[in-house]
Amino acid sequence: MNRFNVTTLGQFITERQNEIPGAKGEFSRLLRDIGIAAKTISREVNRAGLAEILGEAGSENIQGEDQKKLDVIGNNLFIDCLTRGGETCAIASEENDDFIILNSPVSAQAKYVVAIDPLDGSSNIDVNVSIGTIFSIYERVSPVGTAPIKEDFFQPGNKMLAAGYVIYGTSTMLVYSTGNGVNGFTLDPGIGEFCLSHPNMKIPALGKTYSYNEGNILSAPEGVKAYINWCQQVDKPTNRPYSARYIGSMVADFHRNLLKGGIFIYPATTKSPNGKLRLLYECNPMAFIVEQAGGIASTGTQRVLDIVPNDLHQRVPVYMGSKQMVEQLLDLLK
Ligand code: AHM
Ligand code: MG
Repeated sequence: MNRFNVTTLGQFITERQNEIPGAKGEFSRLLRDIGIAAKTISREVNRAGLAEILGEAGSENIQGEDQKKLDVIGNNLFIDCLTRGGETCAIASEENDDFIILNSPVSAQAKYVVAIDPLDGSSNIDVNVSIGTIFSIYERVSPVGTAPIKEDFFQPGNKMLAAGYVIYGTSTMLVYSTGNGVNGFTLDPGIGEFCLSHPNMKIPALGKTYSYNEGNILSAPEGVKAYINWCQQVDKPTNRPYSARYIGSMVADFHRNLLKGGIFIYPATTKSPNGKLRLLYECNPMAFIVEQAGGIASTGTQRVLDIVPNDLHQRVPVYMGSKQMVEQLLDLLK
């Protein structure tokens, strides 16, 4: 990247304004609001150890998971930013039982709904390991000006207008797609702007990394066991054994695989018979991005983006990443 000739996220969004059919300035403004929320969360994450905001919030989300203070802070920041922005009428979040109707004078006239996981990889917050934010945007199906309804969120992922994630890692990056490829922006803390650093990202068709919690292998489907076993065999021509890389933050595992090639695997387990990861705000946005980058995202039996959701917190098994790797695993799952 030429350090003196950067394209900021705001400039990029304006340049690409015409990519969404029918979208006027509102959609660009919404993307910019998400960028602002991401920068604010990044600031909080970076000073978490100093600001006494590590640790448990003392509450649980609807899925019975302990909420961390940063989960709650991230969620509130997002809701505040999108409320002030005025382009979103409702938000579905991992941290709220039901969807939230945004309460600003202009929100009722807004035509977009947003699904978010404000801080994914919560278990890594307190140990200074990368975490992320995941977001996706849909146009509401209910008429503008009326109260948003659940069906606004129960649209299959293939109706998504945009999706992205933010990774709070060695640097903070925002990666997003509006359905015309994937672009990545790195936060320059000096100027406080996301700058285009990874234009037109493509996932290699084949990688050497699998991301899977092997602690669950005994309860994995036979096809997953066979695939992991295949990855571990020594075979020079195919570069095996592959490496296992599992951080426990999907955003970080996904990001590595997107850049280097690899597969992310989270099947059904004994504890989570439908898989652990949530369709609306975890699997669908990542599936949208991986497809836009040339990869595949499947539940093992169907394309993730074709599922019609029936619950805000619905869980699905997920296999996603490099095309050839996912195809091979899907063959073994048959
Ligand atoms: P979270 O949203 O509560 O943080 O849970 C989602 C996370 C993913 O980021 C990650 O891939 C997965 O849970 C790890 O789960 P496990 O520890 O069961 O492997
Ligand atoms: Mg999550």
